[in-house]
Amino acid sequence: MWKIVEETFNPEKQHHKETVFTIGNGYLSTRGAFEERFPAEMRATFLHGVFDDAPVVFTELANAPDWLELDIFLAGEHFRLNQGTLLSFTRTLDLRTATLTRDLRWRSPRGRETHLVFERFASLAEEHLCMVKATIRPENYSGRVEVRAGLSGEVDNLKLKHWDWVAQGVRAQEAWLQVKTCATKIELSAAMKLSMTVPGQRSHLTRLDVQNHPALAVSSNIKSGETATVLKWFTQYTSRDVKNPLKDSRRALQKYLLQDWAQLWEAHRKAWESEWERSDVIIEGDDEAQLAVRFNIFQLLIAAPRHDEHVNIGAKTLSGYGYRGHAFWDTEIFMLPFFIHTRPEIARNLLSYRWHNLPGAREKAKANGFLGAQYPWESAGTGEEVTPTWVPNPADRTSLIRIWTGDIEVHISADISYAIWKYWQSTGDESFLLERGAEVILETARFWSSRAEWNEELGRYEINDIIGPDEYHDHVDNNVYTNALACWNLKTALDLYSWLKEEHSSAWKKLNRRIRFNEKELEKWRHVIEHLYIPFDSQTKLVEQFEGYFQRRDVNLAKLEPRTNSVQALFGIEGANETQVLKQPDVLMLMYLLPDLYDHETLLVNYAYYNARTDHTFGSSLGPSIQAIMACKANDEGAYVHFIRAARADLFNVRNNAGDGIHGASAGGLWQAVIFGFAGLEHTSAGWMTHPHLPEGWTRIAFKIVDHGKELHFDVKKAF
Ligand code: IFM
Repeated sequence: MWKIVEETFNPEKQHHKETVFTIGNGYLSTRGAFEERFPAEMRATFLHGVFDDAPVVFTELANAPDWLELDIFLAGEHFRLNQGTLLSFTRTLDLRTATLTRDLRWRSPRGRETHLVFERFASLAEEHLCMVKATIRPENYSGRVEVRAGLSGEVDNLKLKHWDWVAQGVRAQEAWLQVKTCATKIELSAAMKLSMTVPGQRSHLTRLDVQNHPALAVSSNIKSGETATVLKWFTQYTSRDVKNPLKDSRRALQKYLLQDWAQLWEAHRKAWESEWERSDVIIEGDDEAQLAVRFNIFQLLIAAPRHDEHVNIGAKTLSGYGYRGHAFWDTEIFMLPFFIHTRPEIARNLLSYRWHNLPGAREKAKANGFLGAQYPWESAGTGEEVTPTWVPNPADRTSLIRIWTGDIEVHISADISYAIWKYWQSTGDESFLLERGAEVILETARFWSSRAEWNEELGRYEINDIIGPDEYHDHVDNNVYTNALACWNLKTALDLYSWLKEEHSSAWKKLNRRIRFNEKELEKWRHVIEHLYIPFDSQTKLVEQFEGYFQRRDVNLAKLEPRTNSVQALFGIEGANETQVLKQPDVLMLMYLLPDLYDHETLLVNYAYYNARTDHTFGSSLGPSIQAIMACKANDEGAYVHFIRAARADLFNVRNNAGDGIHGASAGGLWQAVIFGFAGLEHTSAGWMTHPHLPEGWTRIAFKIVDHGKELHFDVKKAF
């Protein structure tokens, strides 16, 4: 169960499949577009951190120069799948080796039949190297086969151009291109080499020095039944990585040219072998779940920056235009647990990105009149807020919708601190906590202490006018998730402060030179902790999601079935806001993150209440995995239905937007659903324990986690 296979090519599913067949190596990702191109494709390569300015969304990952192209001419006929006849087609993504293969037979308009096999990989062993190979076998003709391949700077982001040409060169051994992003001035240089081998034949090489598209062409005569093998080596560096990207990409190319496909692929395969060694989850008894879980883990792994602590993972990873590469709480709350427990070095990089971006968060807090650090809801290269303020209304495309999340979805500041704490608890990485993590936790605590408003009349602190995780409801007061996480952030900061002062005084002094902490602040923190309003009805045990939620209109979701749209699309933004319907778990999300706050009976009462009111099918893609975990905790048999919804999010395009990119949070949530839901992994005073809730048919879940540097193996089997 390692292969994602597509047996027929349907141009209507083109964008969805480009997302599914994305390959990557944590440095870049390339969507699964065809080497030879196809009309209306959304071919794209995104590199971590390579952002450029864009209208409305402020900044976006710039689609990088195209490295993939292979233009093929078969006895003078141009190979393209929108012409001629496709006689057979199979596309396979081998998750184990991160290799994409397309095997097809094509009859040209003039009746020439050819068997073509394309393979590509973005090396995990050498992250600046990508390779593509094509084998071409004429089946019923002999003639000249020519392949042209270059580096195309003529790329855009859905029509917006991000690259200025700087220089290029074409030699027998290589073609190279140097470009720069228009506004952010990030230099990218790439180099490539092309070869063709036909046994017993000489191949001919031509240089094609077209402006902004340096290329090479190789050709050879070939007889029916013989095979031509074409190889393209590709290297690239940016000024984010090195001082002289051009020199480095050309030098790297010459180094890799000493090796052939088999050697370079073997190093890549080995790197993936060790990756899976640490991260695989074995599920027995459910092939669909097994494949989907591996596919989602693969998506996390190809998006994970291994050598860069200045980047985060966008909500749509590096696999599409959705959310333009911006990062949300999706990383810290949904994806990060996978990395913390299997690849802590990657988790450290991701959390370091937040630490590096403290200046942006401080700016945001200051601009809003608050202390400390207020993290942006959407974050990109610099850590400034990049949530668009207005976006075109998808319903009519002419009116505009005000997006409030960047202004008032504030829980992300506590989410980041929470993730840092989880990382620390699981790794014991003291240097990270002392040098970076503590600063974030203290600065976000400062933010909360100033964001909470004192209500004189009621003698309590409140956090008003916000959006909680459930985005169907905006401008609400005292969202319990936000208030409870803010309180947790303050309490944790208080404990951390004492620990730093008492046990790490020199680290504290160093840190204090940066944050200039005033002891008087502690009084305020304590006051806020004691008086922050956290709604709870001890009689019913129901937790009101925010003040006035229970007064909103209750909707029987079953009565809306069958439907193909979200409740928000059916009722409108205002209409959904007036109901009790949730876009995604909110109170339950809190109970998942801070389980000690509530007893089991409270969990059961709230699970029953909110489960019935959540837009599971068409609400947020972040919901189903968490709902599955909470269903396990509530012993609800519906857990599998939620799980499989998350498992299919991208593979089956259940929300009809997979073409925009992988739902990274859903991928991370899926891992959590298996580990913390079905396997029931929990950290107790006796250490890590499992409390399995295996779905029907599942006979085994096996996985590893790392705890304080030690690998722990779990093998959960169904008792018969
Ligand atoms: O962060 C999420 C949010 O919770 C729901 N809307 C989409 C965002 C990005 O995935």
